[in-house]
Amino acid sequence: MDTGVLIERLPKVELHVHIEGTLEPEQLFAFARRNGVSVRYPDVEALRAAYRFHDLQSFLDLYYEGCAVLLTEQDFYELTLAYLRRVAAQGVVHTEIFFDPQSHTHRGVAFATVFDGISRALAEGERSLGITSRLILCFLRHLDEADAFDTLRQAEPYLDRIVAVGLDSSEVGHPPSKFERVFAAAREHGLLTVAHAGEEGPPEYIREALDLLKVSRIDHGVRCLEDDALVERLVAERMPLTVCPLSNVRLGGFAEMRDHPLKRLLDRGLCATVNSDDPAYFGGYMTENFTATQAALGLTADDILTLGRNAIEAAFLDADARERLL
Ligand code: ES4
Ligand code: ZN
Repeated sequence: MDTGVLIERLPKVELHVHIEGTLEPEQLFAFARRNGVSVRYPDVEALRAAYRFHDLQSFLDLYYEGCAVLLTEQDFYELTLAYLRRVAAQGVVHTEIFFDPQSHTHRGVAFATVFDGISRALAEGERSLGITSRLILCFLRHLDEADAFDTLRQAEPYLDRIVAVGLDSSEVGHPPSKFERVFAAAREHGLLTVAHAGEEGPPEYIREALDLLKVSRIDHGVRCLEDDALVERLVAERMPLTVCPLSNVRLGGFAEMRDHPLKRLLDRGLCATVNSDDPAYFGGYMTENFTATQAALGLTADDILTLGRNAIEAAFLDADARERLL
């Protein structure tokens, strides 16, 4: 089968998407108007033109600024349902979504407002679109341990609807070790763990995520290729990497898609998956990530099928649900 057709028809599983990163400029202006929040760009075109990033921090600054328009439960509901509709049209059948409660609670939006809006949309998405989902609570690593503990405490009433905790935001200077105790507490609650590691940070942060945070997946992980022993360990442990190709290129990790290591990760036998990260900011959702990597790296039909199977294997689903996707 032609790889374009295969990509289009592949039932897709997304394992790395920040719900706040699905806020499209049009939606950002609509929420701003509705909520009486001012935006420092005159229009959608000007805002989109500002999405030229040189590293992770230059992106995060705009991403957190964008969050300011999200105030009500209805905003979080509409944000999430719009994402689900977009990816349902791309053949996504299951998605595991990060949310950053601290980006909202620090602005005075209650945890419950965020959680109820997202979770109402996930229920609606399953009912009307047939998309299954899981939620992963991410701690902002530029904030301190006490703030993460406070966030975990606020999440306690909702833990039956949260599958895992994760770690995102500015990586360098905020190693996984900073959150060892809060991740231990999350595991005590029965939660799984994941962490962004080896996106901009060194291979050592990937080791810390494995050894100290006991993660079930590494988010990004692309810098593992700088350390052969680490690659061998990740292969031996069949540790999934949730790779986000358009994100890595947009944030300057690799100059062009031709330089992206996705194909090398697969060829080394790693359990790599393709994901969108912050699709409204990085130029595409799941299909665009598959299409761009296929074209630039010459992914074969086998590679694409392997990526699809890896994501099913890496998903936080029980054996029955996994079987249904295979
Ligand atoms: C993120 Cl691309 C990326 N890296 C780290 N943290 C994030 N939060 C949202 N997008
Ligand atoms: Zn991410």
